[in-house]
Amino acid sequence: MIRLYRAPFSTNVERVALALAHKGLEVESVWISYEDRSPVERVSGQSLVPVLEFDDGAVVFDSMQIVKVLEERHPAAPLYPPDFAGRARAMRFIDWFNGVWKVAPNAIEAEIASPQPDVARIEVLAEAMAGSLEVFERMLDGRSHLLGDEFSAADCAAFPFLKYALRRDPEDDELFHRVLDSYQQLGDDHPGLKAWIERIDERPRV
Ligand SMILES: N[C@@H](CCC(=O)N[C@@H](CS)C(=O)NCC(=O)O)C(=O)O
Repeated sequence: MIRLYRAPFSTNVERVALALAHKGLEVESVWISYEDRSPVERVSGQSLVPVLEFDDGAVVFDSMQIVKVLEERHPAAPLYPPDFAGRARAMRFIDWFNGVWKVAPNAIEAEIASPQPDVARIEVLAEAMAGSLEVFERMLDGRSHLLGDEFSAADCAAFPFLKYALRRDPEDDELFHRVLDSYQQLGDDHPGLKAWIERIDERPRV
């Protein structure tokens, strides 16, 4: 059986948990705590979750790399559009999300954790995060999912981070997640994004 190495409240693990459930795959979960990453290090040679170990022993780490390999090995219930241009659009969105969108919340977290947070810089970064909410709202204008009307890898990539705009589990008090909560405030002008968060939240996870 496929084995998923995971930690509680991990955003990157939730990406993979959504993808696995969409494909109807059963998994055995190996829960780790960040204080002891030895099971993850032993199996993958690095310390971050998620890690997926396939039944044939193949081991993949990095959440969206895992989703890509899952699509190759289990193409049923696709997570990428069937056409070349659609797949390119999905990959471009995921690269933008990981490489551009994430910069602001990561930098705010680093500022807050530093001995002397730069308040002016946090304000600029906060504006970038608020601006991104408009981008998602526009992407969802007239569609139920980020790339169109089908659930896709783009939804898997973004949901675990954007869901904090609507709610945060009171037990989930990681600093990064508190940043995602505090700096993503939904207003009346985000009806599409709010409905999308509710829609994806209803989906199963492994
Ligand atoms: N690029 C990696 C990032 C993985 C990552 O940062 N995982 C976090 C959990 S969401 C982790 O293991 N954090 C432990 C730590 O940084 O101490 C991915 O997408 O999977």
